[in-house]
Amino acid sequence: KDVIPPLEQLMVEKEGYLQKAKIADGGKKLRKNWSTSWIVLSSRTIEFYKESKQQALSNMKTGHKPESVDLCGAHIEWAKEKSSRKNVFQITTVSGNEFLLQSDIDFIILDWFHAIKNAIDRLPKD
Ligand code: I3P
Repeated sequence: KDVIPPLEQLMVEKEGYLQKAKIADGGKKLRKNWSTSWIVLSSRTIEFYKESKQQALSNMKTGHKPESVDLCGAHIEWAKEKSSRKNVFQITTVSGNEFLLQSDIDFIILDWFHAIKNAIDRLPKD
């Protein structure tokens, strides 16, 4: 049956498309594989959808789940040295997951960086 998430998790702060590469899972390095992701930032979490927003919304009805990241205690930093691409930043979670996010468009990546940083700074550290 459906479980309704807490209200704070339902409040979307920002959403859009970015290039994403997950480079570690639970501290274990992964092979870098960039792909376009529809990204939804709420006060406590970021959700990464592999498919378009439209596709993701229709998949929800079938119980398909995005990758959800807990921002409590997470770190965000620019990661120039981790890619040949421009405008890359990294999010590292308490659980040891590492994500690179990228856009060629300067203002888009800056908006995302600040929105995620603000969300992290508002949360308790643990
Ligand atoms: C990787 C792929 C990535 C690239 C990465 C390569 O090769 O080309 O796009 O990262 O570079 O290893 P493969 O597809 O064979 O795994 P960037 O685009 O971010 O540079 P890296 O190994 O220097 O991270």
